[in-house]
Amino acid sequence: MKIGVVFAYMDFHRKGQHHRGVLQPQIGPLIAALLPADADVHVVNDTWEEPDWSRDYDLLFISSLHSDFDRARQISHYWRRRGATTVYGGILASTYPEICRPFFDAVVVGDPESTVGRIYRDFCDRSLQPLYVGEPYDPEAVPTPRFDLVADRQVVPLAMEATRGCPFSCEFCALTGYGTRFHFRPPELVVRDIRQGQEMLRGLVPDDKLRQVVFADNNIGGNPKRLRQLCDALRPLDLIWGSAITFNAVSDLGLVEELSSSGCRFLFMGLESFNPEAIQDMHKYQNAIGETRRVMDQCRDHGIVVVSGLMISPITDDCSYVESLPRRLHESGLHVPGFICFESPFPGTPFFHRLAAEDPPALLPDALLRDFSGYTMVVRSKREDLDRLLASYREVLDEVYSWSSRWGKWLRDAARFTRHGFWLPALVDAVHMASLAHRPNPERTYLAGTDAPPPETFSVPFDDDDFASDEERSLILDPMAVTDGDGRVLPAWLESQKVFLPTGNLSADARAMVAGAG
Ligand code: B12
Ligand code: SF4
Repeated sequence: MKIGVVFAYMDFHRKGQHHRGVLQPQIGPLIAALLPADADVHVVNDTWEEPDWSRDYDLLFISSLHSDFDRARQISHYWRRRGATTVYGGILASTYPEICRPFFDAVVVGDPESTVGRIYRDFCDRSLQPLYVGEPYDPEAVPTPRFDLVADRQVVPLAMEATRGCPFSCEFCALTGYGTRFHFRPPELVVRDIRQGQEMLRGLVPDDKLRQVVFADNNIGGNPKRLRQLCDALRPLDLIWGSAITFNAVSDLGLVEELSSSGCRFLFMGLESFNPEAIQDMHKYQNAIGETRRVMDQCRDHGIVVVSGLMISPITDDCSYVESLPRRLHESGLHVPGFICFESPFPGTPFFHRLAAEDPPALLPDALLRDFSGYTMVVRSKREDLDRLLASYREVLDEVYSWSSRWGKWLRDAARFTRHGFWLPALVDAVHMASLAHRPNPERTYLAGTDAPPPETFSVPFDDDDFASDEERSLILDPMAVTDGDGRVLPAWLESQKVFLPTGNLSADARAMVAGAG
């Protein structure tokens, strides 16, 4: 039996390019490890490369972010027409299972550890159910991912989770819509995965890659005490590692020292905004804007490259704020952020439901699901004329991501790193600056309703006979809409379900689904 796991991807810069950065989706190696050891599993990372459309699958697991759901639906239809059974999971599937169900043979709500084995057995017994609901997280049930299946396609093949979820509840975050929860894996299990991964990869990748680890977490610092324990466990392994963390954790000098001495050299930290009103509106209470310079310097002095992103809030930000970004970036010591995007109300989040309830409509007319990527404006600006705001946005992108700005930043950072003897972070920073091709795309309006479609929309190689009727063709190929011509949210999107309670247990909605699915 041939099994595939596909992570569907559309370039959010709408240039049709694959993303070849260090951070790659890790659901493929995890699902593969939950299948029988002798199963013939192929991991397709659409983020990294185009799928091989000539392959055959009997069972195909599919995952995607919200904005890539159109691609996931197309991929499902393409392989269903060629005999595969498809199963979709992830945050969108979990929060809106009813929207997803028509496009897949089965939809999964929640974590994969308790569902993938069941799905496989039911498929073999020809008794696949349309809906599966995972049980609460059990760290012991998380297997060592099948790193070997992505060894040739990942800059850092040893990528895994040390935690799951995040204890914070930022209003815009997809995890808040999913249900805030936070789990820390026992450090000995993380060490087990690293050691087994090194054995799995030995001979498949150059030896220096065996020392590099990415923790594909949302917030590895969600519990500082447990993070210290993890650092203690990692120190003897002599690794170089990176992850994502929150501001409060890296503002603690003692913790930064421990991170550094355990080999941490790269962290993503969601700075989001220099506007205190925006931070308040986002419920991002763990950030302290005035401390940014100190935190950045503290991390650099300890050899840690910090990458941060900024979001423009449609609620609080105006042109003068957007135009002040280059100065504020300079003053904060961040200089060049990893991205500057828009605060996007991902469907199912509290931010989405707050805006959906507004009258007159807060969202823009004809917003498509693919626009909810953070890189298309889907909300009317409360403070500014949208055309003016977007003109300022383009100007700022041009300035912040110019070569001179990027290399100026690198020279300043490199001086600080090397003064403390850290040469590798200076190199990592140089590679990162070189990769930031975020100048404005002249073909885009950046506005829902008029933005250029992502080229991937047309790249699945369907045959004419792949569609039984015009109705089916449009069901699969038409982009999924979220708002109508007036900006009102379509009824199906108004009802989302949270899957988790802060304790990690299943919500009442999810438990009701277990009863229904059983
Ligand atoms: C790798 C990554 C990226 C990469 C690749 C993204 C891509 N599209 O391929 C890059 C760097 C490009 C990226 C970019 C962005 N990202 Co990103 N990224 C991640 C990251 C760090 C790791 C994902 C991962 O591998 N997780 C580990 C695997 C094992 O779990 P998982 O995929 O989360 O899935 C879990 C469940 O959903 C479920 N599941 C998922 N799929 C399936 C399928 C089946 C069949 C089953 C049974 C279960 C299941 O199982 C897992 C365990 O519970 C996550 C953070 C995180 N820790 O998840 C953010 C995350 C996915 N990104 C996020 C965001 C906001 C962004 C950006 C918008 C940021 C920005 N402003 O630029 C952009 C644009 C995203 C886009 N449209 O593509 C959000 C979610 C957004 C969303 N729509 O849901 C996350 C969750 C971070 C966060 N907390 O805000 N990202
Ligand atoms: S800190 Fe990050 S991962 Fe946690 S809720 Fe906020 S945005 Fe989401």
